[in-house]
Amino acid sequence: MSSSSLTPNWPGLIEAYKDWLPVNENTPVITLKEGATPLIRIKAIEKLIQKDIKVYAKYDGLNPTGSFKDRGMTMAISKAKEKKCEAVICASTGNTSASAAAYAKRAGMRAFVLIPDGYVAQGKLAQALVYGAEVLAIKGNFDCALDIVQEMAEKYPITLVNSVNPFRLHGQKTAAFEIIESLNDAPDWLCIPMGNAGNISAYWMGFEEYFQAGKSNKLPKMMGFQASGSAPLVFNKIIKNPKTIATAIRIGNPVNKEKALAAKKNSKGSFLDVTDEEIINAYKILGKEEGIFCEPASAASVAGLLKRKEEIPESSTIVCVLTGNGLKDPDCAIKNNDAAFYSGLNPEIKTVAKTMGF
Ligand code: AN7
Repeated sequence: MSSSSLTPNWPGLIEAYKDWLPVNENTPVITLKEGATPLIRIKAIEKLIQKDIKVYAKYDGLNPTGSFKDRGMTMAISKAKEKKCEAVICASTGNTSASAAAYAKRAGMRAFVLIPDGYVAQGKLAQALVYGAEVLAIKGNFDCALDIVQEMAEKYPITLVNSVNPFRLHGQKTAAFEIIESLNDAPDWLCIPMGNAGNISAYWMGFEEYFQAGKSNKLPKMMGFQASGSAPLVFNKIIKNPKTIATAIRIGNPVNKEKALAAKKNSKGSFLDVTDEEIINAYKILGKEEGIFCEPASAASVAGLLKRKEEIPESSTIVCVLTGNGLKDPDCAIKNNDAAFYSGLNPEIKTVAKTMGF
């Protein structure tokens, strides 16, 4: 089945792509019908680049818990359930914890999540709580939390569902399949934010698998982007105290570094950093000119494309991955917009009309 057959009967990505995934008839499929997200032309971005190109957003913020993590989590939790596992654990900047909690609880498991205290966007924290996770906020950053959960999973009967879990990447590679099915080929560039660098590695796996199966005529260049204050893969060094407004990608020591570097090399791609200012600029344009509300980390893909505009080949097709929903981070939204907001108005037509300029 392909995403072009997107219907109310979409079965979720494991069922849709089972021939491409490490599942069998004994795998209990834990799904919230993730996947089949829209690919949306973003002409405001094309206009800024002023070349004969097509730019699309893969809006993965429309997954069931609002981020691409659901693609990986349906696989990781289904495989954990297959092994009769009763509890899962993850470190998270927010989205992994929301997704892990939702899928684990749906499977009847306990979900332990370690988060950097004070650095998880409100929407994500709200989700983890509502889905019934057991939340441990630590006085340390994501990298520190990841070290702890890796050791926990070695010592105790609990399954790790961060992207070091190979099933996560298999689930996430299906986004590349969907893009190829929508465009009838791979794009020329795939622009994507990088944190722990699992997603870029997963996309590359998906693009390679479909290319080798003859489902696309080309492979995209993998263009990865990180926030300037949190760019270990761009500057090729561990960042001890990563800083960025894009808390989702506030990661200083990516665990999938080697895979991401291989994807870059083999695709003839490139990595670059974007400043918080550039991220917020792209975030605002997507919102107010395209009607697409993504979270700041996701806007890094579009910010990066704009930063590379001189290098974009004419006639190319580009996909920017919007990894998470803007509703995840309402504080950022309220602080960073150009909206006209008039408060404290008298409840009468005269005042309203005058305020509107009539
Ligand atoms: C919106 O939730 O690492 O490069 O713990 O939430 O695969 O890590 C989130 C990462 C991009 C980066 N965009 O993906 C977590 C976490 C959003 C994200 C990334 C994340 P990777």
